Amino acid sequence: MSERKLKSRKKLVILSGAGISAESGLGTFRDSDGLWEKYDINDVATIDAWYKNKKLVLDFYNARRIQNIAAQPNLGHLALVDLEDYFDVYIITQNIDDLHERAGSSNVTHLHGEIMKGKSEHDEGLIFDLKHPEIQLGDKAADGHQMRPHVVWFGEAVPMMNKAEEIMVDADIVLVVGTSLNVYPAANLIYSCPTDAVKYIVDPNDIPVNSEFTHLKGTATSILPKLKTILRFQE
Ligand code: BV8
Repeated sequence: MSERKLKSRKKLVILSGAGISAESGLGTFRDSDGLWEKYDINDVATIDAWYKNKKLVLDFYNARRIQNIAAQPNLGHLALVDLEDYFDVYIITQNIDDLHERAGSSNVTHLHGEIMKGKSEHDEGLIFDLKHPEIQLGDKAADGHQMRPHVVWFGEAVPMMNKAEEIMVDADIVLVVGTSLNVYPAANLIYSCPTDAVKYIVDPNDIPVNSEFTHLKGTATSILPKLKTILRFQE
């Protein structure tokens, strides 16, 4: 068996945010034309908002779910799939869209939930694939309680955080792409990886990270397809 085959493949951990789906037409959150410019987080993405106006919250996520269904994975998502030929790739995403999965990525952890899934408003553990693109008031989960989006709202705990930290803790290579690192505790994940891990951040804007990160300035579709060549030297 060749020397390369004998070496175990390096672990590549990717932390993605809304920016990787921007070129698929899904709005980011904090760019100038971002979602939170049009909606107040407190009206649509907190547990208080849910109890204040369930219909407004359902309508907000129904519109995003329909947008998600119409969107296609872009060259950035597809480039991450190709990297699975060379590395053990783990994707930790803050995104609730399913574009990583639809591109073909096989190991995706959603920190903030999944828009194509619903759950009972009474039992956080009762999670299911949605059969219809919209959740309406009166739609019930199997426990007879109102269905809600399977999404982590601001002020809600992030159940997948421990799993994400376990993934990050022995990364050989870390790639941060399309996130402003403004949301916690997700943003703290960059401190969970080994100091000697090779670290890259892909973003058209400057993001305040420490000097251990190499900033590859550009969009996901312009940078990620080239990354394969850059990372091959890390194999
Ligand atoms: C919790 C699901 C405790 C919903 C989301 C004050 C200080 C610090 C923290 C807090 C604070 N006040 C409150 C908090 C905590 C709060 C928080 O972090 N708030 C922020 C706003 C300060 N966090 C929470 O509430 C979390 N829970 O702390 O719980 C607890 C513990 C126990 C028990 C009970 C409670 C829960 C946070 C989860 C919120 N839900 N999403 C939804 O999607 O509708 S977060 C939401 O923001 C999305 O998940 C999104 O992914 C995430 C982060 O945003 P980004 O992905 O980074 O997107 P953004 O637009 O910001 O950046 C896009 C980037 O892409 C930019 O850098 C841009 O330059 C780049 N880009 C643009 N185009 C491209 C590109 N890159 C590449 N290519 C391109 N083409």
